[in-house]
Amino acid sequence: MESSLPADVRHLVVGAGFAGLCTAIKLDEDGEGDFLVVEKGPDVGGTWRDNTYPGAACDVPSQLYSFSFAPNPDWSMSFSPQPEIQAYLRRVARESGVLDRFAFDTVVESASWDDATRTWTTVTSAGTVTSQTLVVGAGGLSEPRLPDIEGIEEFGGHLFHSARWDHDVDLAGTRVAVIGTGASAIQIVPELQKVAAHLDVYQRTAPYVMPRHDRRYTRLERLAFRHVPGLQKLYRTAIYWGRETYVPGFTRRPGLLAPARRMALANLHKAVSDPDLRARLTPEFEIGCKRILISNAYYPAVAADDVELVTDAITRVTPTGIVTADGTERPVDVIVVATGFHTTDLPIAERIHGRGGASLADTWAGTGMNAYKGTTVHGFPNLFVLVGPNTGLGHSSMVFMIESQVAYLRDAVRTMRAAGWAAVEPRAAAQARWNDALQRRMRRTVWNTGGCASWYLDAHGRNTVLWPRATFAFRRLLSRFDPAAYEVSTPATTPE
Ligand code: N01
Repeated sequence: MESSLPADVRHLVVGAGFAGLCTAIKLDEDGEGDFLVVEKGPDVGGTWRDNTYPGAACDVPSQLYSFSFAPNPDWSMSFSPQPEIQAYLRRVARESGVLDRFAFDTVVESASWDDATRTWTTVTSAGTVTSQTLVVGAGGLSEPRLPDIEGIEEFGGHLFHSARWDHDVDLAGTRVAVIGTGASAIQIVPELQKVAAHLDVYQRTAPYVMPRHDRRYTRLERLAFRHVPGLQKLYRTAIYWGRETYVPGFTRRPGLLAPARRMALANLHKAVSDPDLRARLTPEFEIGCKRILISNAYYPAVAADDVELVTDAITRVTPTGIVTADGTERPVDVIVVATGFHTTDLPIAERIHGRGGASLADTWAGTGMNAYKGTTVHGFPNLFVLVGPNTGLGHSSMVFMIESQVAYLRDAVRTMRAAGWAAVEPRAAAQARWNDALQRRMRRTVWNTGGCASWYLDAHGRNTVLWPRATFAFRRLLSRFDPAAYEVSTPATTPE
């Protein structure tokens, strides 16, 4: 197959979501414009391109959920709906002038480090590219996890995952089942309740749902954001510190969570008057152990007459319905599986091979996902993993974490250029120290002790997803590239 890609670039970036886009823009700003971004989908946006389900919106305030270098005075709501975030990312991509180096519909099949040439060779569906650095911004919540339920393949109606919504299916007047009650499901359920003839919500674990303090920005506010210098930045800073000073602290002092729990239960009490239904919607783990959800519409929707909350375990799916442990079969036309994503077993990790040929997935198989500063990995020179191990957040904006990682990457590239290094690779000891300290801290958090099973924990019960400290600590720790933690190598010499 003839390649439509350049054969060699200095930096290859995988993914065109917030992370890949930020990397491209900042590398370009630094005069490092010799890069290529490969993206498996047809557009920028990542998770915001993929999650088009009815009701999709961000549960982090709009002012914070945007690039610091590209504020948007035109957000319509304090929590942005998905189409606005996607339009924002498209606009930022277009205006930044980097899109000429994006290859869409291009899937990474494998990427391998070659120690002899100190380069990465990446095989994609559109051709092979070599590069000095490989930046992976493939997303932590990008690969849908489908439930392993007997008979699910034989279902005769429509079935799709929340992140792969089938907009060709007309749901009006149908019987719909939603499996799952996480952040995606609680946004989907109120929208489906409006159109479906009947809705079954299959709940395995009741979540905590807090009120959603969302509102439309007034025209005056939007004008002020646009024209009053510094106002939007001030607003953003206030929101940032409001979250930062309280939330990271409570993960280690469950007593601090009591008011949040009372607020969530009051939200439930206000919306659901039936004591039996309320009991079944009451969570049985410590608040904060799983992601705290926000919605004003979820409980009223579940309490509606045309909705049934099913708490008996699903045993199998038939061609026409879903059977639960009590033997009941509920007929259904459409099944929406809102069952989350591969988070601790990222499929992209199987395709990246480091020094010696082992894949990232094999390297992590015994230890769980881990990296130095959540970004670089021993055995994988010049690899930068954005939204890498232990960089996720439950309380604030991932865009802040991404910008911190990109700052680190830029400083690494600058340092390598200045020193004439061909490769940098974190020392095993530095990576182990970083992760031991993280896991020690993790043991006392509500995520590990709160009595729940969440997508933050891997098969061994290790939280390899979340950052357990304040986000400003992460930013400070990644503000400068730190060569002392790295083995460095000079360019390979070409034999005469
Ligand atoms: O996925 P989830 P999600 N049988 O993994 C259930 C971000 N996000 O897509 O709790 C029956 O949280 C599972 O049950 P249990 C956000 O970070 C953000 O909802 O494991 N049920 C759970 O209820 C979020 O946390 C936004 O017992 C099964 C649900 O499916 C992350 O994405 C919006 C099952 C999965 O919940 C993921 O959220 C949406 C089975 N076999 C998402 N398997 C906003 O910003 C799983 N479940 C608003």
